[in-house]
Amino acid sequence: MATLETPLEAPKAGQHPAWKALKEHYAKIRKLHLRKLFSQDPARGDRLAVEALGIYLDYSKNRITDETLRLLLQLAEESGLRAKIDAMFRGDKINITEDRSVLHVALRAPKGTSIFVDGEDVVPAVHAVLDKMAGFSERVRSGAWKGHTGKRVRNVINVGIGGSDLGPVMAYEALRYYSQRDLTFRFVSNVDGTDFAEAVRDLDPAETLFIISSKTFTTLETMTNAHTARAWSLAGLNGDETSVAKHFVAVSTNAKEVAKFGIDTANMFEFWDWVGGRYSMDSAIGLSTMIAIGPDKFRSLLDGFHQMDLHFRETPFDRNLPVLLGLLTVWYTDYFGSQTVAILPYEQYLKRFPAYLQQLTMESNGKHVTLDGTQVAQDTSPVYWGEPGTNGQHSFYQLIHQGTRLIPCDFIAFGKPLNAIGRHHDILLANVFAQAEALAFGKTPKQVKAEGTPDWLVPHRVFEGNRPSNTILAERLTPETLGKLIALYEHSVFTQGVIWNVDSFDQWGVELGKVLAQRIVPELESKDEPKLAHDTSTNNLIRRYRTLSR
Ligand code: G6Q
Repeated sequence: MATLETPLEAPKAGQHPAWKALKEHYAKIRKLHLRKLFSQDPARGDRLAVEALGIYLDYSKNRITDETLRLLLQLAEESGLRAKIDAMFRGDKINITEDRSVLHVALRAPKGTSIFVDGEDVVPAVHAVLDKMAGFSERVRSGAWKGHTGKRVRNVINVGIGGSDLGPVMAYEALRYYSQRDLTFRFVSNVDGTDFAEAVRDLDPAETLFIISSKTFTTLETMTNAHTARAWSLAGLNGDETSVAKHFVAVSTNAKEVAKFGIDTANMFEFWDWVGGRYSMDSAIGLSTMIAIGPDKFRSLLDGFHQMDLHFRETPFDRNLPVLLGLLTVWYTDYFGSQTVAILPYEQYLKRFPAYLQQLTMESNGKHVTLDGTQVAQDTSPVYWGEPGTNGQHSFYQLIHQGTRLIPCDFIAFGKPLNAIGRHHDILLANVFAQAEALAFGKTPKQVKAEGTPDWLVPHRVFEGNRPSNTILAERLTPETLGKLIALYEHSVFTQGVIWNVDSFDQWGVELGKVLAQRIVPELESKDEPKLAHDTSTNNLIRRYRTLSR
């Protein structure tokens, strides 16, 4: 196995010749308007678009020239992107701060292929778990899996948080059209008791199956909810402990803790420490997804992921969808100083997609030091956010069109609707195209005046335009397309992380708050007034809570 560069030898972001060249280039073109770029080059919309795997990416409405692209691609090369992609696919321990391989790509590797971690081919184990999930899913879907009282399972509740929740919720919502409709799916993540209470209030424990999803099986929120679920289930089933085997299954890497909780490890679906939480929805963490849509459609989802993996690995960078998307994000973040990216799906089923991408992007690349531990020389991950269109148009789009910030947008749309009703889809798609057009080209004072607008009102009605966007268009939202879309963003995140030279696969930033919360819990619960040694603000808040809660 080729060795990965040691951190100290790794290239330093900000020091490549392309960074400097891009800086000079930016100074020259930063005012260039998309109106001019299109009028000087009418074929721009044909040229700056790529189609691969049925996904059409129109990136012509970006504030770039051919020279920008050339330099960004040079930056990718100088950053060693090619070697880093190979290192990931080879199973090298590129998550250096946790000394782990990063192999979500192995979760969708077809049977018969091989990927090695510490000398062991992991692909057979991946397929063994997929087969076990398929058997279990079929039993739940057909009604063969009976609850403790002999009733069939009607409700499936995934209990997990972060990477063990956001993917399952997003995928369930995204693929709901394909789901088995006589099953109810709910997702409990928050340690706020309301989340659990509302999820079960109309359910019968005799018909309810809990999937406790936790890689570590020690996460405070998930374990708190899991114990509450166990108590709720037992209370409805005469307290008979043997019922747990019928109403609880686990998805975890930690068999010991699963057994300690009382779940038979025969009912445990395994995954591995080389799968990061936010990259795990296509592992056993996707069990609720598989129960919802069935094993065959789950396999199509994996196939979509895998096709995008191959595309990322094999396609020259100038036609490589994730590479282009990632480089454009670097361009706006580090040169234009953009702080955010808006994800705007014109597909109601993708309503949780922006929330899912928030974790994928920001937990991965929200880093302030490079692989060698030194301060990064430029901004890293922007803030990702968004809502489905057309709803957002009637709320926050105002700021994108006429505010003072530059917010690059990713529009996502599909040619065919899943629910074809009258003219809805034409109207929906007309809106997405119109928004991208309006953002890019705006409306000049001359145009506004020509409409008879009084002079004093003209400035208010002017749209500067020159607001960049990508439009991602595919035929229809299917499991396979969803897999491609998710992998597109996974690899875009990877590309950005390589350019910034950060560890995109750790998340130390979530640790401190967790540790402090564990310290504060007993201070809130203790009967006697605790001796507090925090700062005065925290001390006061704790005291006030103790008074309010009693
Ligand atoms: C994701 C993070 C984090 C994790 C949750 C849940 O990359 O690591 O969101 O998924 O903290 O962890 P467990 O699955 O171990 O409960």
